[in-house]
Amino acid sequence: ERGYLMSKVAIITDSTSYISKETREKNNITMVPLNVVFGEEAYKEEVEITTEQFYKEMENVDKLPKTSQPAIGLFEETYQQLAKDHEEIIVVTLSSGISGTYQTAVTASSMVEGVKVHVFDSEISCMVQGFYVLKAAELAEQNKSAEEILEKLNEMKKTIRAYFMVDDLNHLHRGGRLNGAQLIVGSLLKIKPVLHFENKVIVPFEKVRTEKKALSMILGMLDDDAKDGTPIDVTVIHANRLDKAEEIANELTEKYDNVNVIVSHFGPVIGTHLGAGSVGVGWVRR
Ligand code: MYR
Repeated sequence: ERGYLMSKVAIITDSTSYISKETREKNNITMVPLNVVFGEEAYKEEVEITTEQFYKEMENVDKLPKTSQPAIGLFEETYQQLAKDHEEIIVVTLSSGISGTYQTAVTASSMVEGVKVHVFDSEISCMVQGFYVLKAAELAEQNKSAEEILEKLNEMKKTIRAYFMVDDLNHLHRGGRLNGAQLIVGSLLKIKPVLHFENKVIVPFEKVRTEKKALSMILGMLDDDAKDGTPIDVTVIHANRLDKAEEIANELTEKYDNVNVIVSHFGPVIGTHLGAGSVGVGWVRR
């Protein structure tokens, strides 16, 4: 029995995939949290502060929060813990272009012995990163090797898509996470550009003036991938806008038989950089 356990690969995600505790427990996924920092006080997200508490707090503070990556010791401890009954670990992190989390996870891996750690840069975040995490957990459960799992994750990278829009670009700008801003300079506040990731960083995809147009552009691109009937997993992600996310999700579920939709959220750390009201849509071929 021990031999069977030993052959299973352990799966770690950072908190920004925002996979619920229930789903993590059911699928043997270990989570390492990033922090949201209000003034001098750092809170491990989803552990010491919930998403609900975070958006409430945002309405009351006059100084906006900051974020920080997990302490290296937290990765080290987690690896050590999992090394007791696993030979290999796969860590799926948010994009290395927007956070030092990936690099910290890599550095920590050289500090533990007796377990081989593979760190996978999702080059994205939130439930789109979560798609990789859930797939990795599913394959680990089937006793696939780390090599086989990583091969599948790399294959997914080819068809994964994610676009999002924010209510106020200042949050991303202030946090230094908006690249290619020269493209939209001068009109920074007036437009609602569709944003996406390119080479691990966030860049404007298309300048659009209204949210309605932005959304219909995103759903048009999803339609290009979904209309031939290919089974597709979609996530609609929101920052304190559940109604809007559910409206989009319902629309998609009614329109397509081949689309499976998960409604998810931008939690505290990502919400700090996007601001309330943001909406994103991500998808991958099943
Ligand atoms: C840190 O302090 O290390 C965390 C920095 C997080 C930056 C987040 C930037 C926004 C990411 C948007 C992801 C949208 C995915 C659909």
